[in-house]
Amino acid sequence: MILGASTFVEGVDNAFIFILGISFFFLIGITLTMIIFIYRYNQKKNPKATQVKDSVTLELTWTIIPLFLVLGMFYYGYVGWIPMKTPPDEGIEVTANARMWSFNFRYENGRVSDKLYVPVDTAILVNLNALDVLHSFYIPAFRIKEDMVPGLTGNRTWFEATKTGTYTIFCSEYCGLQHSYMISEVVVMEPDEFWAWYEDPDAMTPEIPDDANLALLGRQIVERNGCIACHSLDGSSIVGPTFAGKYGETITVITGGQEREIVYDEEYVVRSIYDPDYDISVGFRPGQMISYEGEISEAEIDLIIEFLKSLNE
Ligand code: HEC
Ligand SMILES: [Cu+2]
Repeated sequence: MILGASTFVEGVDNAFIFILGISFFFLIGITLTMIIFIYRYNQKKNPKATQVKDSVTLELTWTIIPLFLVLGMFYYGYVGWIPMKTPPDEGIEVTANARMWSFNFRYENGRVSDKLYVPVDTAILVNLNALDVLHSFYIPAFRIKEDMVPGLTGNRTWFEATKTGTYTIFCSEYCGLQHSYMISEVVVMEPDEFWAWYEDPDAMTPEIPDDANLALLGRQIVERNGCIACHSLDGSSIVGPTFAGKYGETITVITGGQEREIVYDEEYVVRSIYDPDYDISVGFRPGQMISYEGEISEAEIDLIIEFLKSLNE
């Protein structure tokens, strides 16, 4: 049984073990009966077959026993499921945004993070928001999995972690080419540690030391946001155009149906990130990339630009 760390673990595991136990009981029981029958009723030992007909006892037995077994499965499934569907009124609200192929998490104070940070022993109410296609929010250690459907409002799930630590979040709905890269983490912390993280204003606009490697910081933003799933760094085209050797070049784009030449400069990069469908790079499809407005700040875009410049060297 994989490690469990939420209040749902017991309910889900009970149902799982109950069903698994019954399955094993019958697997072994039926196999043994078959083997015994093959031996006892083979042609040498039992040359003439007996017809068994109209045995009320037998029919009642194989109706009533399975009835109670499946009702038992229903019972364990139901009591495990009900708490998942009845979130408490009080809790920390987080919005999980899914896009091809990354997650991010927005807190009520505006804080955005690529990992889900939560305090232990506290109800977390997660609003599930898919920006492009179907995704699914799956935390095996918490035994929760809920589809994220584009356009569906009011779609939420909740959990209460019972152990500090770091657990994997998967997207469990095949959502395109780089679906397998769509992984994140939930970090369960002691409450005071969490609130320090939550309220830390420095962490929202991190100060950049003078001697920092800006291109490297830019690269981290690009990696953290999953841009690399669509934009290569080696000159090849994936879903979108490569980042390599582009900055400062003149490229051809389609703007409002008209082809035009444009310089790949700061203004172009900012617009491409906030309003990706405004200019479409020739040879690529609109609607693939979704705006990062409100998710990537202008200061972060400056760092991304430093990174793009460094790819020309
Ligand atoms: C789901 C795939 C996808 C993801 C993820 C994605 N993009 Fe894009 N991007 C595209 C496509 C397709 C285009 C070309 C069509 C267009 O201009 O909208 C594009 C265009 C661009 C352009 C213009 C490039 C050019 O050569 O014209 C920039 C700059 C850009 N994206 C930056 C980013 C950044 C930064 C991120 C991450 C924060 C990102 N993209 C994430 C698919 C993606
Ligand atoms: Cu996905």
